[in-house]
Amino acid sequence: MASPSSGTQTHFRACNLCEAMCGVRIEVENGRITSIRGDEEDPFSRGHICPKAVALKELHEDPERLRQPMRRTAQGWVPVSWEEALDETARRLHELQSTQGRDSVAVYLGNPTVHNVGAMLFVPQLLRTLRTRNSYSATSVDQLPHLLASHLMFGHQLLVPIPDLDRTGYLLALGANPLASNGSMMTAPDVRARLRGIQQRGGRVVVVDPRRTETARIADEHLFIRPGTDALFLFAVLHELLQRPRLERLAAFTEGLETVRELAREFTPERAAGPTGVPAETIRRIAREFAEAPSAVCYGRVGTSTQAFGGLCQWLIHVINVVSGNLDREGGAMFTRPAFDLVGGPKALSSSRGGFGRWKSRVRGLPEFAGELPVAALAEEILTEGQGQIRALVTFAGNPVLSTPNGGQLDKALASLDFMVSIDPYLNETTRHAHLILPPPSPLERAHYDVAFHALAIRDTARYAPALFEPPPSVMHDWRILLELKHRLGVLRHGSSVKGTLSYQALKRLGPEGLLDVGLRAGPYGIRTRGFRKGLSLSALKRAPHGVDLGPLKPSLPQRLFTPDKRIQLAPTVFVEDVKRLREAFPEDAAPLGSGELLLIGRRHLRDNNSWMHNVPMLMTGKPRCTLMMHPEDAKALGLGEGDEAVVASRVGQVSVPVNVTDEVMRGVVSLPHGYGHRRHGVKLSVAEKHAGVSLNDLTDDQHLDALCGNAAFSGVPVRVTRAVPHS
Ligand SMILES: Nc1nc2c(c(=O)[nH]1)N[C@H]1C(S)=C(S)[C@@H](COP(=O)(O)OP(=O)(O)OC[C@H]3O[C@@H](n4cnc5c(=O)[nH]c(N)nc54)[C@H](O)[C@@H]3O)O[C@H]1N2
Ligand SMILES: Nc1nc2c(c(=O)[nH]1)N[C@H]1C(S)=C(S)[C@@H](COP(=O)(O)OP(=O)(O)OC[C@H]3O[C@@H](n4cnc5c(=O)[nH]c(N)nc54)[C@H](O)[C@@H]3O)O[C@H]1N2
Ligand code: SF4
Ligand SMILES: [Mo]
Repeated sequence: MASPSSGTQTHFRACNLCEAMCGVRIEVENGRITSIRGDEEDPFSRGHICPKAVALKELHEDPERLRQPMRRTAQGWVPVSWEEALDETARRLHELQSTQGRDSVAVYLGNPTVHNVGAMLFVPQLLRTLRTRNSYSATSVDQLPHLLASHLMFGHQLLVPIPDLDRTGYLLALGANPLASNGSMMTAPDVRARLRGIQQRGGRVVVVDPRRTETARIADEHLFIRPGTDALFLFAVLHELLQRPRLERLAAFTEGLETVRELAREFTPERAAGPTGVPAETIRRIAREFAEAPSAVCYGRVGTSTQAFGGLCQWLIHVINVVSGNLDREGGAMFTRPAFDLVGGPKALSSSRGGFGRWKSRVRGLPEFAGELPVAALAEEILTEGQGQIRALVTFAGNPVLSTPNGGQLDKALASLDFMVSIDPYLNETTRHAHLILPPPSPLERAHYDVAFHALAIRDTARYAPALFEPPPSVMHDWRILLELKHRLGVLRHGSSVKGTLSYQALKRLGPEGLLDVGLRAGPYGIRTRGFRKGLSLSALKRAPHGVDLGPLKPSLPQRLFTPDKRIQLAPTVFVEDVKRLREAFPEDAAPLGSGELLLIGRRHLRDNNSWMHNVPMLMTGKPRCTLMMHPEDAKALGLGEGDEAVVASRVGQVSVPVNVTDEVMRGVVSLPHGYGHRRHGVKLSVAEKHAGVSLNDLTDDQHLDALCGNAAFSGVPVRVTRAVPHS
């Protein structure tokens, strides 16, 4: 650990900002960072980084990052002691739960939770204590359909097949732009080089996206697709593949092929062509290429997940990989065997397998998944009176005002809460509503291990780094905040007990690193296996500061399946029944779309990270990024030119934003990035405010969901665009 007096030193760690886990090399002189570069010796990322890694310095030094607990008062924000803040939080939550019921307290967990080992290991502790059904997270604006498909087909929500990028001969990617996002549910540092690798091996990369993205531009082929219609495209590809299914060794443990065949019969390429905008002969050719490639993988990400048929999309993607014999084989979609195994590790450190529809949200009846409810229901659960109404909210590493559908409504709802506490380093659009903000240290002030992303990586690797700097005593680690709250709630509820005190003391002593060590030792490369000389443990990882390579992904089925009969469920009832909805949404004789309405989609930029990195000056240089991309023909029809201010209106709200005329987006589609909209009263992000932009989620609709699972349907929100009336 670097202390202000320790002279020059070099520190190695993995960047925590996105899913790519790039190795970074940080030089520190007299307690200050002097350089951040890629770690050439990291066997996985081989020196690759993106501009955000360099921004870790400004993030660490950001004067507006909170460094002590704050209380909102009529006179503004004032510092409070940790003791007071934690006691008060626990007391308020306990009072509400004991008078209004457990569910009166809600929790929202945001994306950085998953990038934080302490949070990953201690969030479940607090949730188990609160035991509220009002548990929400960024999952339901993101990968919920992926988890649902894995739960229903493979028996565990986190048993997610990953594209074997380095060995595949054909990548069919839908709704993903890894050149901007750096890959998701596919941890692959330097994805550009890896896609080139496919091409150099003589393989092909095909991108299906309503926008000709950075990834589409380097692909061998790009197909424009109308937002929200991917399920039809996938069904049509499947229809073709089913003429000659090749399950090969998967046939011995796969259930439901006949059902799938029945369902796919009507979804011909001709049927898909009208609604998707992809010609039938193109779909046929893609299916043929996919079938004939030495190995192939179909991969879909956010664009195919956050849409009205997100569940069906993720299911169909797996079915395509299975019936072409590409699941669990080299170059196809494979399962990881991570050193810290949330799927098959010790029970106390493992994630739940999932669970679907065991309860419903109070107001709208949206289904639970894996213990949580869709966040699109959060605002109405706060605003609708009656038994079970939410009166208090804990936000943890989340900014749902900017990141969830109809964020404007949630913004209002949060102001009506009896109590809100935010565990967060910033005073932003969401946390400004809190009564108390409890700030954790900067990412460089904590140890790092990617519990989640090693499990989603295209190679089995493991990498640990200790904290680079000692956190100031005025902040508290995320895990410690969670543990302190859990302990206080326990005492308030049951009085202090020997058992409670011992468990608190033990967890405090172990901390995330202790738990990590237990998980590593109990994992597949731990003491129990022979291959590793002494087995993988925390101390072994400490001796390997660049990380260890555990090899390419290996076939692991049927052993690794968690279904009761250890068989792949190709046709789970939940999906089979949802096909009816698809059929009805796109009746066979439907006229092609294009009635003058525009369909809104989102986008990501390499220099953004959801909503929370806009206060970092070095990432905010260059042209403004929060613009409405619009096709030249659409712009012409509306009398809009480059840079003109346009008003975009949806059912739930409207924003005013400059237009970027470009044929990158297909006709009838407009695109706006998410995570902007920082000019709100009381936000303390002065750099972000200068690049405020507008919030995409002031337009997206809390009623426009994947009706199957309640995941937000961000893709294809109908909007009207008009020219803004200039101010006189
Ligand atoms: N329209 C539209 N909306 C979207 C998306 C989209 O594509 N289109 N994408 C969705 C997706 S995929 C996601 S994941 C969500 C993200 O949604 P959220 O997770 O709600 O939002 P973030 O912008 O990631 O906000 C992260 C918050 O965590 C805080 N934070 C950062 N690091 C830490 C830490 O170490 N500890 C703690 N306690 N707090 C920390 C930040 O200050 C910030 O307040 O947005 C979703 N919203
Ligand atoms: N730089 C940067 N990196 C990030 C993030 C970030 O905010 N910035 N966020 C991180 C997070 S939380 C996540 S979840 C990942 C997401 O990683 P990706 O899934 O790769 O994210 P996007 O870049 O949003 O790519 C989604 C693509 O889907 C397309 N799309 C929209 N609607 C449809 C549709 O109906 N059908 C099809 N086929 N495509 C559609 C969009 O045009 C877009 O190109 O990125 C992570 N990495
Ligand atoms: S690609 Fe992701 S992990 Fe790699 S340096 Fe950039 S933000 Fe960090
Ligand atoms: Mo995400």
